[in-house]
Amino acid sequence: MTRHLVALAGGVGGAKLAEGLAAHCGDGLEVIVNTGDDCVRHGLLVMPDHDTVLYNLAGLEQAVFGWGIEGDTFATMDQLAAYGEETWFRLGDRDLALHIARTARVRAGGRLTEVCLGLQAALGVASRILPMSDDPVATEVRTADGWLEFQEYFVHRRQEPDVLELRFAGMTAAAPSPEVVAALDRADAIVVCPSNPLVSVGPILAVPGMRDGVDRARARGVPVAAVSPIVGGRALKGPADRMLVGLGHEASAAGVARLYAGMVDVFVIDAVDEGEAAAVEALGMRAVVTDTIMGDDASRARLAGEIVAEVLA
Ligand code: FO1
Repeated sequence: MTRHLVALAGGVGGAKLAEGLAAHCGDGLEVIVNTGDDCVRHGLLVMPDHDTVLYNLAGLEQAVFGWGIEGDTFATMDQLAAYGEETWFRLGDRDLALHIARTARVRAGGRLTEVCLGLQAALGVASRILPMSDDPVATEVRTADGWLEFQEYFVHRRQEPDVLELRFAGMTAAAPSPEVVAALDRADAIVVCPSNPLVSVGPILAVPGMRDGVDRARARGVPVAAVSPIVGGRALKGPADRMLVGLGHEASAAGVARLYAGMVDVFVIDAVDEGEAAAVEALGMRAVVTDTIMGDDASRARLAGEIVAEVLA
């Protein structure tokens, strides 16, 4: 019988673990992705976290950055620049095909999740990648310059301004899609990937009804595991460490565990943070200490295998 594993994921870090989990679970894996980073560029709907997970599961991901397609070219960007368009958000020529197809299908009346599932199937991805909602939600960060759209902060301003506050525009009117509700209802285990707890996992859990779905699963005895995105006090990628501190949290594995207390049963921390295991366990979670660095396909599969053994035993 197929075991169903649901993962919650943001961009690059989440996509790496999702790829490892897919190697173990195949079509039993459903990945709920953050859509708060989504944006409209050149009139096209771009979904960075969905697309990063998609390219990783399809084996197409750009090796150094982790987002975009390996070997992509940027001729369209160069030509757009010639017309005076802003091109700081770099969309590769092959990547653009995804945004063109998705935007056309949504404009023709397709529901976002159905459109995404169709594109995933076209790339031969066996696992399902589910936007956290079909409704638009936009993460915005307040800096000394006022409120900024997420990609303006993340890419254009290179995550340099301090983040003073977060908000998720559209969240109160959003709901999990029927596919997300069904995934949580049939889950045998849930894994929170090593993504930014505030701007990647945070928006997913803030969708009204999402947390209820996780709690209903836990009430049935479904284990929830989470992997720390903070190793040795630093984010492996992105601004999570600075953001945690700036918003009054601790940039440590235990600090992330504290944010998930009451929702997570097993918390996976890196071997360098072994000293924090007791603090994690004091929060009511079992601490699993292992090598969490996912440098290559083999290490992704190994970490995922350890997690699967913990939660689907
Ligand atoms: N990140 C960058 O740092 N610079 C970019 O120009 C950029 C373009 C881009 C295009 C498509 C896509 O799916 C992702 C892209 N990203 C880029 C990554 C993205 O901004 C972040 O990884 C996520 O939003 C954070 O999870």
